[in-house]
Amino acid sequence: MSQISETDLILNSDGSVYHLHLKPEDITQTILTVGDPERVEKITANFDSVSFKKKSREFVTHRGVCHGKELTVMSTGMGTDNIEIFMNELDALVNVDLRTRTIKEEKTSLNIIRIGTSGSLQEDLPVGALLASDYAVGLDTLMCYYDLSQTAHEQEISFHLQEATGLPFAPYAVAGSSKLREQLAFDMVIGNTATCPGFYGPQGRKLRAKNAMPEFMEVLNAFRQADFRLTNFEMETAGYYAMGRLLGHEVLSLNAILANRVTQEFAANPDQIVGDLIQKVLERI
Ligand code: R1P
Repeated sequence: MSQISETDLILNSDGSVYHLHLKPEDITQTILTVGDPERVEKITANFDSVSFKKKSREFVTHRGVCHGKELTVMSTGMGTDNIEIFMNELDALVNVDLRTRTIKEEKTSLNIIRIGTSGSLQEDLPVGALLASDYAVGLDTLMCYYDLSQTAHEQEISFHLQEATGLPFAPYAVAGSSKLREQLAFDMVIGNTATCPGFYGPQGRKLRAKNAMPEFMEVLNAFRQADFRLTNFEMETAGYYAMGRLLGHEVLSLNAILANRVTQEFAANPDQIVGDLIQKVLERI
């Protein structure tokens, strides 16, 4: 079996993976993820016990026990470029023998659940809703660098969304884990999430910098492909779903809707909405 080189998989002097700074024994099979490093503590404050903590850049990791179940909670920071590092290094922790630098014969599939925040793209998806992403559509270029296999339905969405937006590359459409959705999101809104490579211009916000596509938000709002529409946008979900498919992990993105971009309303109680989502996940996991 061929060895992965020291520059393809960089390990720290303690044997941990380069950016996450974790060793295989530091994580569990089910991992809850958040963007904001401070949200990790908000989740593990509900735990019976926390046995391990690590901070490396924006990647904060807590491992512990909640309702008798071993769980890991990790922050990723913002954006699919972070998710690319996060998913590759998590996968290496379980599917690469770090001592011999060889890929293990028997693969481990992780359950990765994003507990994130998001903005609504549709008037009928209100602030305060909790939404599970059925499909995610990446409006970033991450999948130009990987060989992602897409279903015919996903390819059609990609093709028509490129036509509608006029982007110079094909957005990637990819579904999340139906198994985790049934377990965790049975009473939540099921939607389709646009993942944007930024918060302002790429989500149609207008401050001082001139936007290349001033009507981008309206284009996403109006996009239809048969009965498919985009319901919300954020900055990580498509990266998670695509890397999850490439690496064989179950991934689900759950979104607390904090803003409605059509009605221009922002939540009066964002902490409470995110707190509700956290409680539901911890009760059901
Ligand atoms: C932008 O404010 C950030 O919030 C959303 C976006 O995806 C982006 O990461 O998610 P999180 O609250 O999970 O970070």
